[in-house]
Amino acid sequence: MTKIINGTSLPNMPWEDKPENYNGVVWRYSENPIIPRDLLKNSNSIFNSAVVPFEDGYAGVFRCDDTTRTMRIHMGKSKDGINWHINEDSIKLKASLGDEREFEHAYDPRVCNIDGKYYVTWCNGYHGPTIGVGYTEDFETLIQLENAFIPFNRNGVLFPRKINGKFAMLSRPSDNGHTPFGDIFYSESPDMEHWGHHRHVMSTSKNVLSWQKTKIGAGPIPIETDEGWLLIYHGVLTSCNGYVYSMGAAILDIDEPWKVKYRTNSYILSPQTAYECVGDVPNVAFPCATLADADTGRIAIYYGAADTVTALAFTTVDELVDFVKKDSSEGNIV
Ligand code: BMA
Repeated sequence: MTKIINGTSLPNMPWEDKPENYNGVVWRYSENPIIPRDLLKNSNSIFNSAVVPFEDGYAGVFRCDDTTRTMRIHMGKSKDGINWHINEDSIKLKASLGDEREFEHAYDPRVCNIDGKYYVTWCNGYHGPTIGVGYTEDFETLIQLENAFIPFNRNGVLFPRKINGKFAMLSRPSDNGHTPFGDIFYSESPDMEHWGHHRHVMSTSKNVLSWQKTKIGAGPIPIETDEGWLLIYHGVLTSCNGYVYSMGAAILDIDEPWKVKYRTNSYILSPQTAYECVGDVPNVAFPCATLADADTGRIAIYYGAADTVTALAFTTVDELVDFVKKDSSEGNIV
């Protein structure tokens, strides 16, 4: 049995048992999508969003593109993790601290609880995409910190505790467009401002037919287990009809997380339902958060579907870790 380490008890987190005769390791919530595109007065789409346990329920940061198609992030709260109240007003951000330049856009947030402070990372527009960082204690206001890196970078994902005494982050150096490449890297910081000691974690698959051939990026905050850090990530295939975004999983070494112990050859979920295949960007399943119950090992995965709505899927730490170990092969751990 794989155990979640340093986790919390979440007996009331969203959950549904695996449907009978279902073969996959990750199964979808039967009432998907949980957040419709038009929940806000002027939202075009609400997707690629991040949630955490907060007070007696849940809170989160949501990617809400508005009807001018500008990308903004908004805070929200929920009692049950399924029905959300998202603030109509977006989080007020700067492109960079001390820079009067007009703020461009923000998207794909992640939220990470480190010792009771909720750190938010997002893709921040500052002469191109880079990793914005801030924190909130109440999910009402965000204190913005310095951007972690210079452009171009996306998918900044923090670890939920210091590693070897340092804050730790995964990210994916990219370009200024729809990046046709991308590996996952590890960086550390003594103060959440200065990042260094960069290490390569994993590359795209060498297999030309793979779902993770074009680019990969960290998804939810890694889950600490007695087998290592359980990382759910996205992988992209270039089809004749454009990019296809699926989810995979890997297990990283606990003390040296740039070392990959196991990694799936197969996807754990790929866009197959109507809400994943039809929308503003078809064929996208983009995971940004999990809730995990340390007592039962249940995991709920929050993911953006077709860049339009937010959906939920389930697995357990035991089943997923077992799958990753069995589905891994030497040639794929690169
Ligand atoms: C990526 C990001 C994501 C998006 C994905 C698919 O580059 O922009 O926000 O979900 O493309 O469009």
